[in-house]
Amino acid sequence: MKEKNIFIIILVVALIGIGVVGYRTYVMDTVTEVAQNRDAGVLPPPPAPADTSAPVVVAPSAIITYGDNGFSPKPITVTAGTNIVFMNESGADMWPASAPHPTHTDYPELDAKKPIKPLNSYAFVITRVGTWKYHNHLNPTHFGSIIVTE
Ligand SMILES: [Cu+2]
Repeated sequence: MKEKNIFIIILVVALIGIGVVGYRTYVMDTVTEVAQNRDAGVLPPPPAPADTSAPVVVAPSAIITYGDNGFSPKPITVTAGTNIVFMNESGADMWPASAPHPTHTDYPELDAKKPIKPLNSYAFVITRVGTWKYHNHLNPTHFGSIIVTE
């Protein structure tokens, strides 16, 4: 009986050993295959590190602040493609929109189309050359203009 148990233990250990060796062989074959495929051009090469020397192009930005007394600066001159940011630093909601009030048809993209809460902002990229009047739709006595040049 004792000899039979020893035989079973030896058999189990041998099977585990065969399993481990087989698994290692499988893993190494897979790693080798991936490397060979990469060398053969089958797999895409690993990604190159990002080129940090390339200049980062950032669209110019212009900030128009809105306070309790209105917009500042009232007329602002920018180049086409400038990101216009209306920053609400007043104690009330603001709603930037182009002239004419209340239809805002001169420059529809300038219209925030909703109230902007205090300490929040509304931004859009202005592209059309010209002089564009705008106002606070919630208080049209506050207005300004954006002069866009080429
Ligand atoms: Cu309006």
